[in-house]
Amino acid sequence: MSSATTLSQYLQEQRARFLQDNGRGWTIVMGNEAGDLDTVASSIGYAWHRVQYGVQNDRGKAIALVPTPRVDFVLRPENIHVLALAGITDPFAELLCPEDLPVTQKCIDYALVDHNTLNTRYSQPDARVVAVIDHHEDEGNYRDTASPRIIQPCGSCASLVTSLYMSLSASNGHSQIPSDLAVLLLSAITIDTGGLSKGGKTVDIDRAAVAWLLPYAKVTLPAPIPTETPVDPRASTLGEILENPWIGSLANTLIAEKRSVSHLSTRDLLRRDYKQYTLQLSPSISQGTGGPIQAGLSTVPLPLSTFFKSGSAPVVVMTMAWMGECGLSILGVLTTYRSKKDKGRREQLWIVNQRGEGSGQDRLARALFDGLEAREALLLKRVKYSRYGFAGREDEDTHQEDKTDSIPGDLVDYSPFSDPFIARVYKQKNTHATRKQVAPILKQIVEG
Ligand SMILES: [Mn+2]
Repeated sequence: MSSATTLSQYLQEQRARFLQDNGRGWTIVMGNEAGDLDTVASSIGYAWHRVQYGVQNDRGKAIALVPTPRVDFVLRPENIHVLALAGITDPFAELLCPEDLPVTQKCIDYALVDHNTLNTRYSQPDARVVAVIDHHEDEGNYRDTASPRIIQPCGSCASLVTSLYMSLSASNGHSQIPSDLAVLLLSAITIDTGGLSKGGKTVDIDRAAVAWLLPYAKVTLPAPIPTETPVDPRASTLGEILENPWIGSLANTLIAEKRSVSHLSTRDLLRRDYKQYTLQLSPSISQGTGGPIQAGLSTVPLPLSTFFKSGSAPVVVMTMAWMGECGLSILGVLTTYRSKKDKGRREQLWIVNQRGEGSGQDRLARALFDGLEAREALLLKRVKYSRYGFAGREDEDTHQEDKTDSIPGDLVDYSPFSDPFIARVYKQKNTHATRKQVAPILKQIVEG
């Protein structure tokens, strides 16, 4: 296939070949726009698998597209750390980023990992989705074109990619994976499952993937490893692996890096882990105005009290500007953080642009807030803005808080978001629900 001896060299060669061919005849393996470690590892992992063991007519022409624009790379220090662990130290020479794609590029085949609907940016009329491997809710697309089409809930999409290698290995006994690639996949599973923690999102697929990858990953190499306890893969049982100190140490390092975001501006916090959705307004909300609307969901690894700490005015102005820049009718800010007692906590801030497309006076805001508040899967508890340091009148006048049937009246006066924006803040009592659960709920509420 190639003379490359390391993953880094291999990726550079593939990238050069892709650009030389202008993408003609290639399959782009793409993760989701949030560009987290799972997306990066899964796309590189599946592209390699496709080239080595995959579809005949690909003839080695599959490449991972990292969906993160170059300027946004710094927003994910954990990605940079793990890429370096895997020997990828000059990402812009090794990885294909959106701005590398030639305007005239001829690639029409896409394989989707870590999401299951092709981003509208790439959905030109002749685009074909030839494979889907994902752990988000199945949106039901590409049943007749995608093969494989694997959509299954588990902690990390990288576990599903790993299971492709595993099933090959079980059937012919000689599936191999480069050490650097094993490190990438292992790291993604580790961060997504909090080090395979019990009671979290971890399922057997994740545990089995880690057990299979560890021997290939040569984890005694430089890494955040307590080297006094090297791993002997052949002696490892699944139980031992779950207690594996390397996994625990790596999880701590990566999670700490992922949370080290306090230096970021409001705009950077909103865009570093961001997904945008085009939703079709239900007739009962739109009342004839109709048309699609844009909704964005930002996951922010800080409590709202910290998010707002630089003072209400600049944060609110930058948040409204972000909504304007993305053309959003709805923005949800989903926070995730640890309490002082190290308990997982989540909050939600929802902002609706009442002059946005199809918002029909207050109907969209009303439908959204009512819909969210009724969801037992979220268990939202409304919180006052004064809790986050906003000078409001709610505390002097608490009965106002209960006037839920006059949405524009009860919060516009107190919210730091001024007309035409209307916002509510919630504590999320079900701390297990992430954007993966919130996005389909939002879609159901808006589309009816
Ligand atoms: Mn994922």
